[in-house]
Amino acid sequence: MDHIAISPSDQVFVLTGAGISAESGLPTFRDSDGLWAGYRIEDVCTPDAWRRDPAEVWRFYSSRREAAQKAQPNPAHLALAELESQLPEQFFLCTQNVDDLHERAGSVNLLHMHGELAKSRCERECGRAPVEDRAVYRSLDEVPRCACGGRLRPHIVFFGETPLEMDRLQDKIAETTLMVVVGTSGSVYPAAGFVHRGRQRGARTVYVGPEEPLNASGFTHVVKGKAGEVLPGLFQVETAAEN
Ligand code: BV8
Ligand code: ZN
Repeated sequence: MDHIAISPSDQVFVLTGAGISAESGLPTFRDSDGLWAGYRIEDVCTPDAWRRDPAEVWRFYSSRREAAQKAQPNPAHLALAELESQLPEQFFLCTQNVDDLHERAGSVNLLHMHGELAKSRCERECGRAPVEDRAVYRSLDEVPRCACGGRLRPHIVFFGETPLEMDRLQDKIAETTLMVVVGTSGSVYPAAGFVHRGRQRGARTVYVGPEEPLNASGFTHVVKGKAGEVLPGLFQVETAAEN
């Protein structure tokens, strides 16, 4: 397939993963040179890791903050921001990514279901909201404390923690007629299950990436290729007149 036609009655739900930021120079998780080649999930991305060695968790997320701040949005991010501007009422973007490249490309209606690198929050359930924080912490004693005395942690959803705004996501998926999934291996739930939910609702489901994801069976179409090369020309927005 060389184009995805979008009609005025379509509700578009886009889900992105680490692959969309690969051409911006940010490593993915499970590719051979990925993040999980250098770190173990158990050491940097679980509540137990935080309790056991918060300094190691901050080293991991501080280095990713630095890398994300140096990276630039690529044509894939820009293509999604452009599509949103053509479909202001019909477009929703959910990302598993914690970098801010979608925002910096111009995306507005966006949800970070696994948290954000550019924010920190209290390690305790004290009720205070996450704060903007782009600091690169070299050691634990540099990490500020919350007014309640708790230490600030990355505003990241660790494995075993509940992804953010799941109710809002379920509502968005329920009204979707076209789901486009970009650059995710389909190995982490509940995100990897969204395509099956969309398919059950009768939505068209399209995957974009260089290799088949683990949840490939859920897709009506698989468009093989790099997101930065495929997305810019992929969508064909039909106006009411054409329809
Ligand atoms: C939860 C933090 C309960 C931020 C992350 C056993 C079976 C099934 C599930 C489980 C299980 N045991 C435990 C679970 C649940 C667990 C899970 O799924 N584990 C997996 C590993 C088995 N999930 C959880 O714990 C989640 N919480 O379940 O709570 C619950 C459930 C429902 C409702 C309420 C409560 C929490 C998951 C969040 C964990 N945090 N990250 C960060 O550090 O970044 S997940 C981490 O992996 C990232 O956030 C990322 O989003 C996610 C997925 O990775 P991908 O984005 O897919 O990246 P990957 O490297 O895997 O793939 C890259 C892809 O890009 C590849 O396909 C490649 O081909 C492609 N690509 C490469 N180059 C390009 C490209 N594509 C396009 N263009 C290119 N140029
Ligand atoms: Zn607190």
